[in-house]
Amino acid sequence: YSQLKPLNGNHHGQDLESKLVHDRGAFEESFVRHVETTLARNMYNCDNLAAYQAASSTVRDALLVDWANTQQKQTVHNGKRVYYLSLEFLMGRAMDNALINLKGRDNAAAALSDLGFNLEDVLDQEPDAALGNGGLGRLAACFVDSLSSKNYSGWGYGLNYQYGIFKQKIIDGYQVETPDYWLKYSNPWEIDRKEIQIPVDFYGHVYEDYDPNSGKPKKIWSGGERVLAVAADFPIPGYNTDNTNNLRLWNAKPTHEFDFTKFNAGDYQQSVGAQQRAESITAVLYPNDNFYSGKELRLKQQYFWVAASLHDIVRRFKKTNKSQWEKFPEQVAIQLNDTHPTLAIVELQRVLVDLEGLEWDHAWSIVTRVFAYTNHTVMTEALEKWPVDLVGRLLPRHLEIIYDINFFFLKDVEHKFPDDRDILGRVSIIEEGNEKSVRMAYLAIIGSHKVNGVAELHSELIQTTIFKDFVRVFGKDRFTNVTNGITPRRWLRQANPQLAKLISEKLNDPNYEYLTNLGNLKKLEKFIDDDEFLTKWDAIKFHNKRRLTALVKEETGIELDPTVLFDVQVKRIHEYKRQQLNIFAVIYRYLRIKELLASGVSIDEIKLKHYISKASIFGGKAAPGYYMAKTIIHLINKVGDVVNNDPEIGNLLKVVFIPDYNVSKAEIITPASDLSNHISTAGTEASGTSNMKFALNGGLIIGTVDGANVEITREIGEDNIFLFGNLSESVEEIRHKHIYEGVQIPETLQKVFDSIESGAFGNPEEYKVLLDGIRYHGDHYLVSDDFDLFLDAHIKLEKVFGHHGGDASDKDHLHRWVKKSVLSVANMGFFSSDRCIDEYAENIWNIEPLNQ
Ligand code: GPK
Repeated sequence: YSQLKPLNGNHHGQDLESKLVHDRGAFEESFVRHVETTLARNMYNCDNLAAYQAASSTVRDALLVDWANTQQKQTVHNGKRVYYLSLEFLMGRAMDNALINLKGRDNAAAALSDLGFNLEDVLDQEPDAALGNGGLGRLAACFVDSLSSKNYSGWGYGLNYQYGIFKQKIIDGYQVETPDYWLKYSNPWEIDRKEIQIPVDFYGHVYEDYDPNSGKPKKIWSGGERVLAVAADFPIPGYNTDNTNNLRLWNAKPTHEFDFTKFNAGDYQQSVGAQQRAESITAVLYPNDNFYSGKELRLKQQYFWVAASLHDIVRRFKKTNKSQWEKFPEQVAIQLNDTHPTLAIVELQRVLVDLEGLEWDHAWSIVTRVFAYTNHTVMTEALEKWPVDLVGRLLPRHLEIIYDINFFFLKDVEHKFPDDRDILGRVSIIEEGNEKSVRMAYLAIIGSHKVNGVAELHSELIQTTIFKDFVRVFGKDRFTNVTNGITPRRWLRQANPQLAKLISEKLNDPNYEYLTNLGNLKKLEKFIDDDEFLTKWDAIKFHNKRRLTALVKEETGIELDPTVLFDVQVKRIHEYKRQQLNIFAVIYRYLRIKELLASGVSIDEIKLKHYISKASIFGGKAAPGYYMAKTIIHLINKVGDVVNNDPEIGNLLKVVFIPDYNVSKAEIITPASDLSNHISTAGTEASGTSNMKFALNGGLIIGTVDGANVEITREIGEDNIFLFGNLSESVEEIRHKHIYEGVQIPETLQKVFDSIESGAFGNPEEYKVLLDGIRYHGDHYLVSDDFDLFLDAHIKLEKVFGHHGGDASDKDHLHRWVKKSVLSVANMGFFSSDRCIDEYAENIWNIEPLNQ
């Protein structure tokens, strides 16, 4: 490898890349060639889908040149690499993003137009790569974009699920899940690496043997089942740079080894059948968000992925460094995205001790320098606790190592706190009880040198609640914060091209450099009194609302008036995110409007004096087994049926549930919101990232003092966000009161409950669990306590929005609302995922960008 030289100048590959991206004729030529040779069609038989495949193959060809050069450059440089281990990468579509990052979008649009196609229609053919549930998976996708864009050597490792998150259909108001077979057509972005095959073992037993070299005893794990991990690579182009990192996702495949005993016993069918089942390991993504469900196949997924990835990382290290293990932490940083990959800690210890023959302590000091762990939730139902029995059966040697790690750890703790007997039980990796289990978060903390939360409040909370004993044991320095961020390439430039363009003009930045220097947005403040600018800004929002109106019409048949306030809540459906609070407030509004109408107040007068016109727009998936979340979806849809078909109401109120919320729908919805809801019970939402997406697109936020809302407020100013609700420090006390003194339902909420129970929205039996959970079972999420505060926040914000049916002139709207919108965007620079990645690089990974 020392003989490899970096490539300079106009290498043939670079030439090709540049042509395909920037030369219209070259793009067209390549397109036609792909139609004829890759797709085996001709231009007379080329529909939009075929055009997508030919165009994406062309873009892919260009990407591959950068990708190969990047890998070579990184190998020659031989610096430290970071590996981001995530069970989820919620990438969405690749083609538009690749064109934007390669700066080839205009050329592709022109070439396609020459060939008789429209770029937008072609882009629309691409299925979403939906290998994630929600925030955690999308964060990983933003991070790999930033790693490439900021010139780091950073790989992602994950699983190549055949089925991503399910497709959501709404039938009679109920969620119905259907499979997402996203690989129906071949995937041009996936480079199959059939030659990279790594055997992964499960089950079996452990025995002791003697090492013939050292004469020492040595543990041998003899696995009982073997599966192959086969690599599939996805190039990740950076913005405005050639740096193109790799996302490696593993496929599970049967080994070619054959169980001859079974075969000889005449059990050919069964022998082949067992092999076939190997593929089930990467068949499907578990559809839970913020919830641990403890299935054996899920643990198999975790070990399969971790073992293959570590093997790959170790192989790459040994190629240049042989067995100089002291160098390993100087060459490798591994970030654990939640506890899902925690077995990697155990696996590396096993590799170093059992296979490489290192002493335990030496190995452990290497392991803890390599790993760092990101926590994404404090909610106990989400924390992984694998039963000891299951771990011992699936991974017998790993369970022994876990016990050894725990033994040495507890010895240290005992030494440190000789008088505190209770602490040992509290911090033990093994939870005793009916069913003994392995607390994965504890293992992750003990095996890492840094543990971070994802927003300031959350990082504070983990140190004072779930991990407080570990702060005593390891000290404060092991814990840190890295506030989440989002990539402005996808979430501004791609989702909101008109706003991105207006900003580039105002910043005098024709090359959109601000997309990798998001702090530059601050300069927009200069134009805050420029009416012409504000009018343009507002017109872009209106354009985006019309785009969403078309989507809503297509998906639901409901016609929205784009002049009304678009009040949006799109995210996974969860009690803690409180979509129920939102829909209850919508019901309250509807009931009040009906009362006013019944007492003889006209619609126009209501618009003038009471309520502005608005559309409440919901979207999001419920985990298939989460009954309460499904009930909330059903209620939203039933309220929509009633309100939208009430002839008295008109455009004063509409309620929409957009089915199958996903990344590409988010790209339409986010830029179209006037107001979005981030209204979790204080202390429950670790960060939230859609709050950042909405604010970056000029939507205002109604939110609780939770997660990253706190820092968004600090950055954009409290006049530009509508905060309400009880604070996190009061939540425990209020919950306690609920249980010991009962729940107080305010009059307003009681009115809502009464109407639901009267059957106004269908059979009240269906909503009993939802209402009883609040009334009789402790209202864990404080809906009753925050309801009136939520209504008050609405009254306040609606005064600012204006459009009181002619009460406020458009000028007032510009000067009140649109100014807040501009000030939000101008101060969102901090929330670029580029900033996150720089913080991780400097404070956790100790790596530097590789200059291009
Ligand atoms: C947290 F624990 C989990 C989980 O299982 N899935 C998931 O998406 C989210 N998250 C948090 O709920 C968000 O607050 C946070 O912004 C996101 O992770 C990324 O950190």
